[in-house]
Amino acid sequence: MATTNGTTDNGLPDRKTPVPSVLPHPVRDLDVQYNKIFINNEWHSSTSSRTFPTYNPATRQKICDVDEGDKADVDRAVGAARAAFERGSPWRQVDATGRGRLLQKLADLVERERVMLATLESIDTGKPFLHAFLIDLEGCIKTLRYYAGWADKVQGRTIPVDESFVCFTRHEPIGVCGAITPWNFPLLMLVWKLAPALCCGNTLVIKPAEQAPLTSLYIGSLIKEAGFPPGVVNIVPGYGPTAGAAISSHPDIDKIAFTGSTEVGKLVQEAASKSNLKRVALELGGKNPCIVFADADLDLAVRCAHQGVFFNQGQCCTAASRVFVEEQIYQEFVKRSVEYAKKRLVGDPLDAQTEQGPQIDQEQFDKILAFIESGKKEGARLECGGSAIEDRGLFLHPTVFSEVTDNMRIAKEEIFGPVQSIMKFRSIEEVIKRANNTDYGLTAAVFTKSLDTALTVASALQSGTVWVNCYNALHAQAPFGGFKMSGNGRELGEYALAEYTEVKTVTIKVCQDNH
Ligand code: NAD
Ligand code: NW8
Repeated sequence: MATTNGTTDNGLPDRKTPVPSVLPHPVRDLDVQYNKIFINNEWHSSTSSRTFPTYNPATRQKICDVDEGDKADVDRAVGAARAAFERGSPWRQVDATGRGRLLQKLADLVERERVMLATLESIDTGKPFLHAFLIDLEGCIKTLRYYAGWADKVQGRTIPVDESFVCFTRHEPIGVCGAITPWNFPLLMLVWKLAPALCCGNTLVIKPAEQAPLTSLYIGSLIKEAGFPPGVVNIVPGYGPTAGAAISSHPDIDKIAFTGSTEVGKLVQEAASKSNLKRVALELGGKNPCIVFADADLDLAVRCAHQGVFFNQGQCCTAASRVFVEEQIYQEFVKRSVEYAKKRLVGDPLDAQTEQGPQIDQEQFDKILAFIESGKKEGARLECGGSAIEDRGLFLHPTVFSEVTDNMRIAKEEIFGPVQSIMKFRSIEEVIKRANNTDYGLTAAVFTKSLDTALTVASALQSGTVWVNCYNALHAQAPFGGFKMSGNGRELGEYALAEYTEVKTVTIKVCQDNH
């Protein structure tokens, strides 16, 4: 099956190019095989014997129970990861090229299990199966292969100091790395952490989000099959305040990577400080501006802004949740955006036509509806949607608000739902100020045909990524991360290697007998 797709300017697979020659079909009547705790390449029951249910948000039915890890299980996982990292261990004896081969092997296995993993991701999160297959799994495979290639190319430097010394650096693995991942892209966010960590020779303790732990556990079986030694990767499903907090506060974890809410990001950094000053990388939310100038290709801008905010049911840290449109084209932009939103196909995630599935759970669903109410109350104009789809559980109508002003809650807070807020602007200086007037700074987009405007805005925005005339254009080679309260550190690209290595300076006195 073809694994590479043409992608469009809005980051979504290009349906005009018939890429997977035959559309893949989800696995029907899937039987969950992996629902226990993965430590030392073995499946364990939780120390407490407790389990927790994971649900299919499309049907609201329980998929299965999963062993609920907590502090005791995290301790066991850390013990295994520490032993696997010890000097002379099987993992430490795998050379750099061997780590690359193991990562390539893992990528091959993920590719082999692509339909299974996409099905599991779809039923556990509610995202359309085809999106999971074409985007999430594509991103996972590309990220694994990209870091496989890096494994034997991570090298230190020779430093010119005075001539009586030889001075060089070694880029060493940090040690045991914790990873806490969210439910919106469970597998992709795991792979963004796992691939560079293993590339550099670290070991891992991973806690997937309790809402969607199944693909992460499935990866455990592939880690074992690929031939990673026991203890290199350990996966402990469980809740945030128990298993998650045990990781962030653990005295024997050397580094933690977290993706999720700003609120929990602060707790993670605090726990890291209070325990052992473990290194912290955070990828948090965004309130990402999408700026459309009057000279833009209007249809392109409308399509990208639409996909930018509605993709993944609006549950993206990159969501285009503040659309600023220049006043000359404002009415036309709103009109076309509403047409798009009304046409968006909401339905069964396993159906190939579906563009939007359900929200992840009742809590997020209620939060989004409360945001919609606040938008109405604060005077934004509801153009379409604004409510749940009747009798359909967690499904929402794609919602568009116009006449949104910067002080409204829907313009300030991360909604994480299918709600587009469209604002009007008059000048470039004004829109730069307004776009930057937030504590977040993850991504931004600008639509214009003017190179001057594009480059001026791209350099002025306080944002880790700026897309010009495209959206969600993510690549394994390009770093991704936030300015300001959107986080610290970078994932993907060469920059992420720095997050998983310690630099050691070795300085050698040269004996100069002849002087
Ligand atoms: P969250 O931040 O609570 O969850 C992310 C991960 O952190 C999960 O694995 C969770 O179990 C874990 N966690 C929770 N409490 C913890 C703690 N005290 N210590 C350690 N780990 C802990 O996110 P959420 O509650 O699922 O969603 C709330 C909001 O977060 C969303 O509405 C959205 O705004 C935002 N969010 C952002 C992202 C993102 O990709 N940046 C992803 C999910 C959610
Ligand atoms: C890693 C990721 C990608 C990739 C392609 C297309 C659309 C949307 C996303 C995306 C390596 C290669 C490609 C996307 C993924 C995650 C988030 C938001 C958007 N990723 N893609 Cl948080």
